[in-house]
Amino acid sequence: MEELILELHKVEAVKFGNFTLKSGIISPIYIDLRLIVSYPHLLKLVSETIWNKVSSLKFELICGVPYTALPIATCISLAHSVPMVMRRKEVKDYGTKKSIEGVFSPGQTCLVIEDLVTSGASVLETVGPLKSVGLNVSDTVVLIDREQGGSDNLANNGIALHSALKLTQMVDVLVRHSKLSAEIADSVRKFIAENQTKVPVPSPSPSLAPAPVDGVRKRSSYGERAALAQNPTGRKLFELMERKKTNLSLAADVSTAQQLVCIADAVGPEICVLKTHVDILPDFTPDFGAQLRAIADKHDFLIFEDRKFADIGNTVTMQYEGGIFKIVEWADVVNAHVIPGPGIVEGLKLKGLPHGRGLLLLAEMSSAGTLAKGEYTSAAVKIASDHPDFVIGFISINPAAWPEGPGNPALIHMTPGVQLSSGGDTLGQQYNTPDSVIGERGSDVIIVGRGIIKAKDQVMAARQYRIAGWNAYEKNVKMGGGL
Ligand code: S5P
Repeated sequence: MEELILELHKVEAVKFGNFTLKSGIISPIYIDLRLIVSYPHLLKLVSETIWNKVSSLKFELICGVPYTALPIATCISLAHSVPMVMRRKEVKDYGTKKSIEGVFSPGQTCLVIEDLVTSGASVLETVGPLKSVGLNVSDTVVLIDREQGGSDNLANNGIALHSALKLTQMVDVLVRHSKLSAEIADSVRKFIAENQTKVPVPSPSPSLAPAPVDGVRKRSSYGERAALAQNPTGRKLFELMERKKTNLSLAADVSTAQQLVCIADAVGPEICVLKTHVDILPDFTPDFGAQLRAIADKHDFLIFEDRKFADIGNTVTMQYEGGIFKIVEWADVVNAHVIPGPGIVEGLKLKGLPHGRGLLLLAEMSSAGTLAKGEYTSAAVKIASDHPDFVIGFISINPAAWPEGPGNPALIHMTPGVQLSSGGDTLGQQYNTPDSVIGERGSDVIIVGRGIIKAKDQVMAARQYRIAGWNAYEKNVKMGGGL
């Protein structure tokens, strides 16, 4: 072990000084294990050291956390004949491209391999998608544990951490070999003590609970989840999806209010939610809301005005109930960005809750290069959990890949960027298929716009999407391949 530590120091995979981390925190130590690919003997040594830590555990597959641990996992796979699976990290993993590549079957056990653990969040980002395809994950092994809370965080999420080296142990060895002064060693120990991390524990959820029989988790039905929803509109949505057997939302982005009313009436029987952008309608009149409500009641669907509020609490209260649109009077659901912080939810809640309305938070977006990811998405999840009476769910793209997975089953995931074949438009929109969105990505509702609007026969197209979305859901619930 000493040899390995000295070697890592020699190639500057471990450096001391003042380093600004991604979080903005100044660290006296910097560890970069990406460069070990340039030293085959070291890559082999690291891989064997990791392997020795877990060779007595029982697992059938290994998966390296992309990217640094991929070559390490490959070395272990080759040296010990353990099959590997790979998790896709790219944002553009739409269409038929699966989030987990390789051959596996639900119920198999997979060991997650990582180079370094700080909070454990990156390990959990890989655990989520593995679990979402039905694999069992209970252990992870890393070369270095920075001792900043990763072990506890992972344990809280049901994952046992095995580490070959602890950061303080490395520091001790380097001091003993005069590679490091006692003073710097002290500053590293102080840094570790002062920079402990905590990642959220997923709320207990029936949809994440292990199935008693075959070990494969079973996805809860929309009907079961209706009983968990605290907001009346959230509950109504789950109930009507179950009743109507549809998880299709139409993004009715048409040119006039007149066309919108026509398509809502024609496609109404196929959908659970009609999504509008009322500010694109040149012929909007004050009675539009009442007209649309009548159609919604006739066909049993909800109206979702995709307003994407993004201002401070006080301003959004006025935007929600005022102006010419008076959205709160006719829309069951609206959505909001979380960029302003929780005040936006508090403001909208003030006006919406007395009407029994619900709010969706934009946790992710479908467009290429979106900034709504990682910590931003986690912040949306946190804000939602603080307002269970008003927030009914999220606009999400791949909740299965979130550290906490799709999380609280009382909340719904609605996903835009859906067409029958994957691809995109010229302005950054990215499409996934209904199968991928519902089956692999852990979402509940497909939002389809141009896939239906631009079709020659809109009703037929809507039916096709409805069947595709519902089949994907049923397959998931019955086979337990979901979340
Ligand atoms: O991230 C997002 C969020 C939304 S609500 N990406 C989106 O595309 N949307 C909306 O979904 C968008 O405003 C549009 O109304 C619909 C997608 O339309 P399509 O024609 O690309 O299917």
